[in-house]
Amino acid sequence: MRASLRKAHVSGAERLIDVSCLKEVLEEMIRRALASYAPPDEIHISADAVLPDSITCIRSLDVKTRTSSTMDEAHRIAKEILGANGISSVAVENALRLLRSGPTPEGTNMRGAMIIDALTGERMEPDIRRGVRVSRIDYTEEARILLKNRLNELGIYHERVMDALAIASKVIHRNETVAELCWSDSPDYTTGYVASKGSGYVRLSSIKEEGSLRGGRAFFVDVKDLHLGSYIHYLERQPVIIDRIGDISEPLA
Ligand code: PML
Repeated sequence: MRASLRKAHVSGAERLIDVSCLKEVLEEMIRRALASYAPPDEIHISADAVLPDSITCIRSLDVKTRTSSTMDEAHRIAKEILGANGISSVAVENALRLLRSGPTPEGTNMRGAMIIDALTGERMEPDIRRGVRVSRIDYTEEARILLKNRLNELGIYHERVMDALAIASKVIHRNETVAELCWSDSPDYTTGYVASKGSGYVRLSSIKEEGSLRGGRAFFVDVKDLHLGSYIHYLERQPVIIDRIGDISEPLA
């Protein structure tokens, strides 16, 4: 599902389900589109069949939460984690700048993500207004329930956490991805994250100003051995199911 207002992206969601749940999930998608921070004037919902044999099963990334009181502090932690993963400072600064100002040439949000060379900081996605939209990702029913219960126990449950963890786990699973940086474009949701194989999914509070409409995703890639077409095909078309949940730690101050 993707919803927009005056052509600007306001909400999106993906599921990979058994056909028997289609009606229920379509209703849920409409509910989510209507619950966007701005009432959309366009909602697109599409459903297509995937072959069960083509599905890859993975474990979700471990989850940690770091609480910051200011945006500067959250950005400092993000830079520290990205730097420790070998992302150059020029690439990190470029991603932070684009996520803050809006990644399209017009300074608006994209419905997809940026792909950024982890060393040079250059953008690599073929369409810099659309980006690359991660699709065909979901949890098994058991994994979804387990994750929801664990997040609730720790007081950090939100639909956004479930969706974002699924996306990050799929993206990081692919070898060419070194790390991801993301925060929401919703003006009242100020927690974002950095994800990588080494650090897992690290949630960072106060990563953006309250009220800001800017947000999105940046995937940092190692261009050595990167075939951009097959990388994008994996992100957009390869069905991936999370059937095991990683460790979820208590929020740290
Ligand atoms: C989004 O809404 O697209 C991004 C959500 C980021 C969620 C971060 C978290 O709370 O774990």
